[in-house]
Amino acid sequence: LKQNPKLIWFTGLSGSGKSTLANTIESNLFEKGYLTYLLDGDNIRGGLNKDLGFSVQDRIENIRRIAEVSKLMMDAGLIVVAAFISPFRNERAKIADLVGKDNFLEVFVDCPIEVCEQRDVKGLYKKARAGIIKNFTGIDSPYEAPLNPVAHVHSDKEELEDSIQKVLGVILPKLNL
Ligand code: GGZ
Repeated sequence: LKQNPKLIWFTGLSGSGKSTLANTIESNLFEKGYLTYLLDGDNIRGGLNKDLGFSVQDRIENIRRIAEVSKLMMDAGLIVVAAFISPFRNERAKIADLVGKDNFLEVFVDCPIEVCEQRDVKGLYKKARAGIIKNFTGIDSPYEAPLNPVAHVHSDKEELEDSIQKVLGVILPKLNL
């Protein structure tokens, strides 16, 4: 195995495009011959973390477990790609402490909430505005943007392909042993 285990961590609002970007990056790395695994809401919140909701405490626990799972996968030699809102700066700092600062590659998928809300792919913003969903990130629950991400993409202004190239440009040089 010629790869350096890393955790590529995508953070951003619901609807910012982080899942799309994370999926594409993961496939791209796999095609290049890296052993990768994608963690996202689909395979985490439906299983391991199905007992957790969206209160502050549950989000903290959600991210803590994901970080521990990521660490195990890294011990197994994988490059882990994770896409979670992960709204709290302090919790993201704890992930970096757990897996090692140099192994934690934080990517900020930046998109104004107005744009996320306008897209509203799953109709969740509408429900949050109507008060049907409580504690929705950006509406009545905070999002703390990264201060020093390794990559910062603007998904509202950039083409997806340009964002992909930006992220790969930063990350690829860090993957080879
Ligand atoms: C934020 C919520 C909420 C609330 C359900 N707040 O766009 P999606 O649907 O597919 O992604 C969102 C996902 C967020 O889960 P995470 O595990 O990434 O969140 S965190 O890191 O904060 O623990 C959204 C859906 O779950 N969703 N209710 N109240 N997003």
